[in-house]
Amino acid sequence: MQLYKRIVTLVVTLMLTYTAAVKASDATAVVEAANRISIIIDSDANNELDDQHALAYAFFSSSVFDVLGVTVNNTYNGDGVQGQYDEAERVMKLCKVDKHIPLFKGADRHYNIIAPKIQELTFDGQPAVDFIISSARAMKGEKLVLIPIGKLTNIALAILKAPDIIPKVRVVWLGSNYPAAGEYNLVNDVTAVNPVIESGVQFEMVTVRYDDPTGTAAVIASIDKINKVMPNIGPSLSEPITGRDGDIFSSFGDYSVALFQHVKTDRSMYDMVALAIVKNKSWGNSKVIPAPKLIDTGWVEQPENKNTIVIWENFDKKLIMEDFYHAMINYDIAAYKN
Ligand SMILES: [Ca+2]
Repeated sequence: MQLYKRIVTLVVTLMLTYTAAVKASDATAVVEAANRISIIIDSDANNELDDQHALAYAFFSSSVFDVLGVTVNNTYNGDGVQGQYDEAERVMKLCKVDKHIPLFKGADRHYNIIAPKIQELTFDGQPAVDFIISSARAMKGEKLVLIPIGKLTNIALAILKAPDIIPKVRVVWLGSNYPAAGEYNLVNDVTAVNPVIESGVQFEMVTVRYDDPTGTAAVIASIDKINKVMPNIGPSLSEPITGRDGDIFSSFGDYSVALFQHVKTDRSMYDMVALAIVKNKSWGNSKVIPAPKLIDTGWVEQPENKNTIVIWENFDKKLIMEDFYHAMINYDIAAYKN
């Protein structure tokens, strides 16, 4: 009997210890997941100069963002999907994350052209689309944040091919002038917009609104500040790379200076703002609205629609730009070195 009691006590003790250990490791996992936000950036990197700064901002904020991968899409001004890919790769090399974060080619053409081929083994945009799907399916608990900062084609194709990812992702799109018509990312593939909205996925539009203080257009980097802050910023490359305009660079900061010298003016940082409000939601105002429908390039309201989307506007340009430069100066890529 004594022996029986001892065995029971031992078994109970072991069970309690095991339960406590499991709980502790679960708790740690939750804390870690809450600390870093899993994202995929879907970029037309070679279009302008805001994509490059958005990518660097995400890479250099590695204690906040876990960039699972970068996918590219082709918009009008980017020298084809290969041009978009090459520019994203340059920025990844300059930020020294190219060996740690994968890069995938996405859609060249429009959603409505590609959609009929979505179940084929290969199709236009397939590497990016399949990466988005597999990453979303692998998420446990928290949603994967997809941050398209070009046209919506890759996201729409991923949802079409694998509707099971809808509850597993949050889509934060730098796009539209909502409620006004048009905008570069929107007009680059109008056929991709309604399928994303109508899927019921968590969908948020970070508005552009050119020449309007309420849109991301108002979040501007001055060329003077770039010239002052950015030289030599970021890790230094032992093997310099050639930038898109032909010059040689060994840091992202020097590349940033050159990109601005090329345009010779202050620039809106549109794409970077989409990352910023995911990092800190208090840097913009958000409101939930019944999902509108895109007709041609303009919005038709559907006040009775139970499906809703989120609109972001009125950005805190001062705090966002301060955080951008802070992230550049204190570039943190430590999490990618494991
Ligand atoms: Ca872009």
